Amino acid sequence: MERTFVMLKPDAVQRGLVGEIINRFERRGLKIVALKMVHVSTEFAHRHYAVHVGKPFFEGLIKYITGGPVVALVLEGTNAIEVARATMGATNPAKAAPGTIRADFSLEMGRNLVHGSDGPETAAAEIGLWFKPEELIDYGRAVDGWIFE
Ligand code: D4T
Repeated sequence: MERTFVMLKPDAVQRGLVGEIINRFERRGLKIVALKMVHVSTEFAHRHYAVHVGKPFFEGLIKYITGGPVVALVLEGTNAIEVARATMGATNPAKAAPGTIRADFSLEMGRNLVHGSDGPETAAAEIGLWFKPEELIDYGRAVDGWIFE
C-alpha cells in the first residue's frame, strides 16, 4: 500500500473541475486519506517547487500556483504514485494520452490542472509539507476487499 500527494491546481478550482478530477481518482479505487483547500503563499509555493528554482518557467509556475486556491489531497492504494500520475497523463497536455485528466481537460503545460508526486521520497516529503500527521485519516472502506486483493 502506498500514499501519494495530489494537488488540484487553481485552474481546476476556477474551471469547476474539482469534482470531475477527484471522481477519476476515486473511481480508479484510490482512497482519499486527506483533503483540504488552501490558497498558498509565495513562500510556500517556493518550498513545494524548490527543485525548479532558477528554471525559465519557475516564476510563471509560482504565479500560477498562488493565483487562486488549490485542493490538496493524499491518496492511498496499490502503486498509488504511479497510478495517480498515469491517471493525470503527461506533464505536457499535448503529449498526454486520451482519457487522462490532462488530455481530456487541458492544453498547456503551464495550465495542466493537477500535480502528483513523482516518487516515494517526493511523496513522503510533499505529504509532510502539506499535511500535519493528524490530518491523515486511517480508515477502512467496506469495498476495500473488492479493490485490493
Ligand atoms: P507537477 O509537478 O505540476 O505535477 O508536474 P510534473 O511533475 O508532471 O512536471 P514537472 O515537475 O517537470 O514540472 C512542474 C510544473 O512546471 C510546469 N512546467 C514544467 C512548465 O510550465 N514548463 C516546463 O517546461 C516544465 C518542464 C508544469 C508542471
